Amino acid sequence: MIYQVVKKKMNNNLKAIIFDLDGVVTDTAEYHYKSWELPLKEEGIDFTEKENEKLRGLSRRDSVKTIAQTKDVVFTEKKENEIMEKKNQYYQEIIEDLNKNDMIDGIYEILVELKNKNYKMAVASASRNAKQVIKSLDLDNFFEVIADGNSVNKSKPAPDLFLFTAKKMGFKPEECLVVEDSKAGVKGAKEAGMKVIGIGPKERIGEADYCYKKVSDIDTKKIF
Ligand code: B16
Ligand code: MG
Repeated sequence: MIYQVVKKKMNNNLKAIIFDLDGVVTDTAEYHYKSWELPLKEEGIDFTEKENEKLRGLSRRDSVKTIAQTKDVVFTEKKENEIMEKKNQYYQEIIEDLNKNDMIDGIYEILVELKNKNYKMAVASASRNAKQVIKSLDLDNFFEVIADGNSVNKSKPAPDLFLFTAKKMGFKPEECLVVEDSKAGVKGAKEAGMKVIGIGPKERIGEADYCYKKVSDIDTKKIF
């Protein structure tokens, strides 16, 4: 009798990889911070970089609400809208200069490797500016689907954006793996029934299936 040793792959039925944008493909956290800092200063509010960490992965509306909670202030809906609008104006001015050099270390090599291995790829970002950012980074060709802040009503930590992305690509949740840098994103992806690679400190992304400090640390040979 011939015995055949079959190497059991860990992610046998994996077909699609869904990337978060800010914090995974490009590091725009600092730009988001700078854009919040200015309109908040006009309201007499000092907003620190550490406080900005809480906003990682949250939609613009959820961010302004989190800021009010953190600073123990109340914004009317009109004021919320005004602050959000100014924030986005600043943010759009900053990202006008975004280019290929703003990619996170190691991400381009991973995209090329996964494309060569025939995985389908998508972006699922809370940002309403996601499409423009991807265009500026010249990465459009890698992604079948770009789901953004306009795609669903309930943003991260809800699973909706990830489920929307998988459906649009034509895959089941269990055929997808998500790469995320935020607590909200890891939670949403897990709730969607997907495997997750978390990027960042354990206290932020510790619920992920695979945890790495940096994108360039991802062990692609082990996972894909
Ligand atoms: P915008 P991601 C998120 O993007 C950012 O992490 C978060 O800080 C930001 O508030 C959110 O996008 C909304 O961005 O104001 O451009 O719509 O990490 O989900 O790619
Ligand atoms: Mg992110």
